[in-house]
Amino acid sequence: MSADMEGQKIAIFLNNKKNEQLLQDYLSDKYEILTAVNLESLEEVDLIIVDGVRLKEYRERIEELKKGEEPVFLPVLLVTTKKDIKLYKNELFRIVDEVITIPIERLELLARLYNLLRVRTLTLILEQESIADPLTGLFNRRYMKEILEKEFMRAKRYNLPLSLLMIDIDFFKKINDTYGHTVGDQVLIEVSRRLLNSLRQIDSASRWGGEEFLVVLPNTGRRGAIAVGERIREEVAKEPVVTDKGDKIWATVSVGVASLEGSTDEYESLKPGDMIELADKALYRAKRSGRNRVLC
Ligand code: GH3
Ligand code: MG
Ligand code: MG
Ligand code: MG
Repeated sequence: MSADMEGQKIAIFLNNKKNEQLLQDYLSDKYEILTAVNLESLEEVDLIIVDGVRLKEYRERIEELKKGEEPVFLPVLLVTTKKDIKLYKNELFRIVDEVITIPIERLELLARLYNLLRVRTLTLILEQESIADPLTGLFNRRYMKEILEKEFMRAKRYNLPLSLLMIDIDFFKKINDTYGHTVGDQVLIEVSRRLLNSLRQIDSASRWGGEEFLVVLPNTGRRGAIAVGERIREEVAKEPVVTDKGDKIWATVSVGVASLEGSTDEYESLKPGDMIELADKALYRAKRSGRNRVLC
């Protein structure tokens, strides 16, 4: 997700081909323009321009696209004539965010788009900041709780396996004490990177606390989760973290695994919080039995 305003994508969706071409001419040096788009399969667009015919035809789909992006703002600009604006009073403020009238004045159009896209960018930044940990870029604890809740409900509904990994850097205090907090931070960033590289697209990783990470592995039972935990452990242990000053710092992690295999009974008797507790206990045992290991 990019919060900068370069290369934003605008879908132009007009019944009137002459106006569509005109808009494309006005905008294509500033924005990436999609025309002849299929609204049904449209995704990843920053703004939609429609005329009245297309709006009536696709209002449900446009509404759905806007809802799907929430809390991010997906702006919709309506192209119409001055006398027809009132025909769309039901759509205004609900689906349509702004209006430009025909004949289209280029600068007026650019000014409207600029402001709509500015609001979109701000909502993207706000959303990003509300879900991410600023140091590592992983999800933050608050958002991870939401993810776990959702994945737990889904696993329960479809009797799917689900696993958690609680990961803690070993003797991290010693790294801080020896090299300083700034180097400690670099180790946290690099461990996060190796952690992410060890996961699939559908997995989610968060910074749960200071030097502790919680990972949710959907559709994964105990065997799979142990394998992922091992991969992460190896990725961290196999080579030192090289700091910007060139120091080489060896780090290891301990991993606690909690898994549900997908039977109804387990899901009836457990809550997401209980799974976290199980992973925490397994992590504690991994620490007690020597660190740099994965236990369940
Ligand atoms: P163990 O193997 O038992 O986990 O030992 P440990 O030293 O890693 O455990 P402990 O919980 O005693 O120490 C964690 C340290 O992590 C203490 C805290 O100062 C440090 N820490 C927490 N957050 C940050 C951070 O954002 N940056 C840095 N550099 N250090 C942090
Ligand atoms: Mg500790
Ligand atoms: Mg630790
Ligand atoms: Mg800790």
